[in-house]
Amino acid sequence: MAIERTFSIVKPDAVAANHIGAIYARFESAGLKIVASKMVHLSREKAEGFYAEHKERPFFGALVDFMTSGPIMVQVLEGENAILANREIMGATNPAEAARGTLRSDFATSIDENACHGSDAPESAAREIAYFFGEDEICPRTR
Ligand code: RTP
Ligand code: MG
Repeated sequence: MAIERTFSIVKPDAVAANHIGAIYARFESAGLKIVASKMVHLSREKAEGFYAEHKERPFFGALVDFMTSGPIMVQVLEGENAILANREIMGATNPAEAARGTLRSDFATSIDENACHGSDAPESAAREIAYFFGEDEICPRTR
Protein backbone atom coordinates (compact mmCIF):
# COMPACT_ATOMS: atom_id res chain seq x y z
CA MET A 1 0.00 0.00 0.00
CA ALA A 2 1.36 3.40 -1.00
CA ILE A 3 1.62 6.36 1.32
CA GLU A 4 -1.67 8.26 1.34
CA ARG A 5 -2.90 11.62 2.65
CA THR A 6 -6.19 12.23 4.36
CA PHE A 7 -7.96 15.29 5.74
CA SER A 8 -9.01 15.44 9.39
CA ILE A 9 -10.91 17.86 11.65
CA VAL A 10 -10.97 18.11 15.42
CA LYS A 11 -14.53 19.46 15.69
CA PRO A 12 -15.71 22.35 17.96
CA ASP A 13 -16.88 20.06 20.79
CA ALA A 14 -13.49 18.38 21.13
CA VAL A 15 -11.56 21.67 20.86
CA ALA A 16 -13.81 23.18 23.57
CA ALA A 17 -13.20 20.15 25.81
CA ASN A 18 -9.39 20.49 25.48
CA HIS A 19 -8.97 17.20 23.62
CA ILE A 20 -6.74 18.49 20.77
CA GLY A 21 -3.57 16.99 22.23
CA ALA A 22 -5.16 13.66 23.13
CA ILE A 23 -6.55 13.30 19.62
CA TYR A 24 -3.25 14.26 17.96
CA ALA A 25 -1.53 11.66 20.19
CA ARG A 26 -3.84 8.95 18.77
CA PHE A 27 -2.84 9.88 15.21
CA GLU A 28 0.86 9.80 16.06
CA SER A 29 0.62 6.57 18.07
CA ALA A 30 -0.97 4.92 15.03
CA GLY A 31 1.95 6.00 12.85
CA LEU A 32 0.14 8.77 10.99
CA LYS A 33 2.22 11.90 10.48
CA ILE A 34 0.67 15.36 10.87
CA VAL A 35 2.03 17.17 7.78
CA ALA A 36 -0.20 20.28 7.98
CA SER A 37 -2.25 21.78 10.81
CA LYS A 38 -4.06 24.99 11.73
CA MET A 39 -6.90 26.33 13.88
CA VAL A 40 -9.79 28.01 12.07
CA HIS A 41 -13.27 29.26 12.96
CA LEU A 42 -15.50 28.42 10.00
CA SER A 43 -17.90 30.90 8.45
CA ARG A 44 -21.33 29.50 7.55
CA GLU A 45 -20.40 29.75 3.88
CA LYS A 46 -17.20 27.75 4.36
CA ALA A 47 -18.97 25.07 6.46
CA GLU A 48 -21.84 24.78 3.96
CA GLY A 49 -19.35 24.34 1.14
CA PHE A 50 -17.44 21.68 3.04
CA TYR A 51 -20.58 19.63 3.72
CA ALA A 52 -22.30 20.39 0.38
CA GLU A 53 -22.91 16.66 -0.22
CA HIS A 54 -25.31 16.71 2.78
CA LYS A 55 -27.21 19.86 1.69
CA GLU A 56 -30.57 18.08 1.27
CA ARG A 57 -30.31 16.04 4.49
CA PRO A 58 -32.56 16.96 7.46
CA PHE A 59 -29.56 17.44 9.78
CA PHE A 60 -27.74 19.90 7.47
CA GLY A 61 -28.74 23.08 9.35
CA ALA A 62 -27.79 21.61 12.72
CA LEU A 63 -24.51 20.34 11.26
CA VAL A 64 -23.58 23.83 10.00
CA ASP A 65 -24.66 25.42 13.33
CA PHE A 66 -22.40 23.00 15.18
CA MET A 67 -19.41 23.31 12.87
CA THR A 68 -19.50 27.12 13.16
CA SER A 69 -20.07 27.13 16.95
CA GLY A 70 -16.37 27.42 17.82
CA PRO A 71 -12.87 26.96 16.46
CA ILE A 72 -11.72 23.69 14.91
CA MET A 73 -8.35 22.15 14.14
CA VAL A 74 -7.84 21.07 10.54
CA GLN A 75 -4.98 18.76 9.63
CA VAL A 76 -3.52 16.62 6.89
CA LEU A 77 -2.45 13.15 8.01
CA GLU A 78 0.01 11.12 5.98
CA GLY A 79 0.83 7.44 6.21
CA GLU A 80 0.20 3.96 4.88
CA ASN A 81 -3.48 3.52 4.06
CA ALA A 82 -4.11 6.83 5.88
CA ILE A 83 -7.75 7.28 4.81
CA LEU A 84 -8.96 3.94 6.18
CA ALA A 85 -6.54 4.04 9.11
CA ASN A 86 -7.97 7.39 10.23
CA ARG A 87 -11.57 6.17 9.84
CA GLU A 88 -10.68 3.24 12.10
CA ILE A 89 -9.08 5.53 14.68
CA MET A 90 -12.26 7.69 14.64
CA GLY A 91 -14.86 4.92 14.94
CA ALA A 92 -18.50 4.96 13.81
CA THR A 93 -20.29 8.28 13.13
CA ASN A 94 -22.62 7.67 16.09
CA PRO A 95 -20.53 7.40 19.28
CA ALA A 96 -23.09 4.95 20.69
CA GLU A 97 -22.01 2.56 17.94
CA ALA A 98 -18.29 3.38 17.96
CA ALA A 99 -15.89 0.63 19.05
CA ARG A 100 -14.18 1.06 22.40
CA GLY A 101 -10.89 2.90 22.20
CA THR A 102 -11.89 4.94 19.15
CA LEU A 103 -11.96 8.75 19.18
CA ARG A 104 -15.72 8.93 18.95
CA SER A 105 -16.21 6.37 21.71
CA ASP A 106 -13.85 8.26 24.00
CA PHE A 107 -14.46 11.93 23.10
CA ALA A 108 -17.82 12.33 21.29
CA THR A 109 -21.10 12.99 23.07
CA SER A 110 -23.68 12.47 20.30
CA ILE A 111 -24.06 11.80 16.56
CA ASP A 112 -24.29 15.58 16.09
CA GLU A 113 -21.29 16.47 18.26
CA ASN A 114 -18.97 13.66 17.30
CA ALA A 115 -15.49 15.08 17.94
CA CYS A 116 -13.79 14.51 14.59
CA HIS A 117 -14.04 14.24 10.84
CA GLY A 118 -12.01 12.16 8.43
CA SER A 119 -12.17 11.86 4.63
CA ASP A 120 -13.97 8.75 3.43
CA ALA A 121 -12.27 8.14 0.04
CA PRO A 122 -9.25 9.28 -2.04
CA GLU A 123 -11.40 11.72 -4.05
CA SER A 124 -12.89 13.39 -0.96
CA ALA A 125 -9.46 13.49 0.71
CA ALA A 126 -7.95 15.38 -2.25
CA ARG A 127 -10.91 17.78 -2.41
CA GLU A 128 -11.01 18.42 1.34
CA ILE A 129 -7.24 18.95 1.67
CA ALA A 130 -7.36 21.52 -1.16
CA TYR A 131 -10.41 23.19 0.46
CA PHE A 132 -8.28 24.13 3.48
CA PHE A 133 -4.60 23.99 2.52
CA GLY A 134 -2.38 25.29 -0.25
CA GLU A 135 0.39 22.92 -1.32
CA ASP A 136 2.90 25.34 0.30
CA GLU A 137 1.23 24.74 3.70
CA ILE A 138 1.84 20.98 3.59
CA CYS A 139 5.19 19.86 4.95
CA PRO A 140 6.21 16.27 4.19
CA ARG A 141 8.89 14.93 6.54
CA THR A 142 12.51 15.28 5.52
CA ARG A 143 13.76 13.15 8.44
P1 RTP B 1 -17.74 13.21 9.01
O1 RTP B 1 -18.05 13.45 7.55
O2 RTP B 1 -18.04 14.39 9.90
O3 RTP B 1 -16.36 12.66 9.20
O4 RTP B 1 -18.66 12.04 9.56
P2 RTP B 1 -19.04 10.71 8.83
O5 RTP B 1 -18.35 10.60 7.50
O6 RTP B 1 -18.83 9.61 9.80
O7 RTP B 1 -20.59 10.91 8.62
P3 RTP B 1 -21.36 11.61 7.38
O8 RTP B 1 -22.38 10.64 6.90
O9 RTP B 1 -20.41 12.17 6.38
O10 RTP B 1 -22.13 12.79 8.10
C1 RTP B 1 -21.49 14.03 8.38
C2 RTP B 1 -21.87 14.48 9.77
O11 RTP B 1 -23.26 14.76 9.81
C3 RTP B 1 -23.79 14.38 11.07
N1 RTP B 1 -24.84 13.40 10.91
N2 RTP B 1 -25.95 13.44 11.58
N3 RTP B 1 -28.51 12.90 12.64
C4 RTP B 1 -28.00 12.11 11.71
O12 RTP B 1 -28.58 11.14 11.29
C5 RTP B 1 -26.68 12.41 11.19
N4 RTP B 1 -26.04 11.72 10.26
C6 RTP B 1 -24.86 12.36 10.08
C7 RTP B 1 -22.68 13.77 11.89
O13 RTP B 1 -22.21 14.74 12.81
C8 RTP B 1 -21.63 13.43 10.85
O14 RTP B 1 -20.35 13.49 11.41
MG1 MG C 1 -18.39 12.08 6.03
